[in-house]
Amino acid sequence: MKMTFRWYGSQMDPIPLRYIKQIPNMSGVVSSLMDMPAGALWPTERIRALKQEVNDAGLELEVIESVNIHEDIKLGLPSRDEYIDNYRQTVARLGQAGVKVICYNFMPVFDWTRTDLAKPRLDGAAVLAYDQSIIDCITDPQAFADRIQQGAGDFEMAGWEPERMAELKKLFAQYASVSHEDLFRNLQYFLKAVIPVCEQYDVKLAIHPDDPPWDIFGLPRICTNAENVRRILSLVDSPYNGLTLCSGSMGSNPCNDIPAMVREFGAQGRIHFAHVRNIRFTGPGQFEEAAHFSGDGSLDLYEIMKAYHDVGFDGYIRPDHGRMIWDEQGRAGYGLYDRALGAVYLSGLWEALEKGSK
Ligand code: DNO
Repeated sequence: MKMTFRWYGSQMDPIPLRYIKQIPNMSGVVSSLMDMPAGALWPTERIRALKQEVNDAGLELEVIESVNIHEDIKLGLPSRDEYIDNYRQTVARLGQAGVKVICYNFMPVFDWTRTDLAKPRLDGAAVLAYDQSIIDCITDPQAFADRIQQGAGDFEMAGWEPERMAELKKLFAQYASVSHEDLFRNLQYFLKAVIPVCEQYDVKLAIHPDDPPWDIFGLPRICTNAENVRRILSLVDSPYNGLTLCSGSMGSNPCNDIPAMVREFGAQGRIHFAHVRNIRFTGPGQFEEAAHFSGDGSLDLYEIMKAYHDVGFDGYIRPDHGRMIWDEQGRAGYGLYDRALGAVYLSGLWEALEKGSK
């Protein structure tokens, strides 16, 4: 496996690349052009400049998270073809720059969603948390989105692009008639157009699970469990149509068995990118995020890493959201300290699995 670290680019991320390079076993960063609106064609010079900057720090840029999908594609509107065309060209350009995996999601309107970005823990750490009963009481999604943005402070929430948040009312009206089946169909239309370009340029697409993996605000969500993942992977049956298996997103539904999913989809060579993190269940439809260490959360990260090891996983992996610890001020979930601890913990588990299997 190749250990990576998510980095938001020098304009938006306070963490210098050299700090990331100093984390043991770090092969590269996972990044994006954060200012590119969904649906835009990424300029070649910008891609080159990003790659150069990362390579100059002694790191690789082989994974992009994310090239976001325009809502018109998810909605299946006639205007989608233009955005899909841009996506195809962006894939080609990224492939030419040496990118191997593109992570994306197909969640309507909201990307990952939390009800609290800084829930204090008794030990003084702050964590991201989710409570479905709070979501169920929200009558004004716009006010909710504003509150979350405010909670993020100076940092824009990844996946909550301002241009999308500005259109919430319109988007909710447009999605009113979109069913889960429509969403599967629209995803298939997108994949049929894009996967041939991925094959040509050797870039793997890796869909991220919906987070949390169930419908929210009455919006349909489809990347939610093993059965639906099977269906998504069969929409276009190519190894280039793959998965970013995020343990914390998929695992926030306790019915989802993450090691079993790693074994099934990993053995098929369809997991291209592993997000490994822990969460702690605090009640039905409720969880808070935890340190990566198994003893801190409800997921057994040893079992997850063992499953990856057993299927011979050789893709990219990254620690995911961390707690805010040691008084760090940073982007919710994306500080340096706890993610660095997570990376080293995952590398340690992997080393033990490697040595134990000899
Ligand atoms: C949140 C992230 C997501 C993820 C996207 C992929 O922390 O895991 O925003 O990057 O859903 O497109």
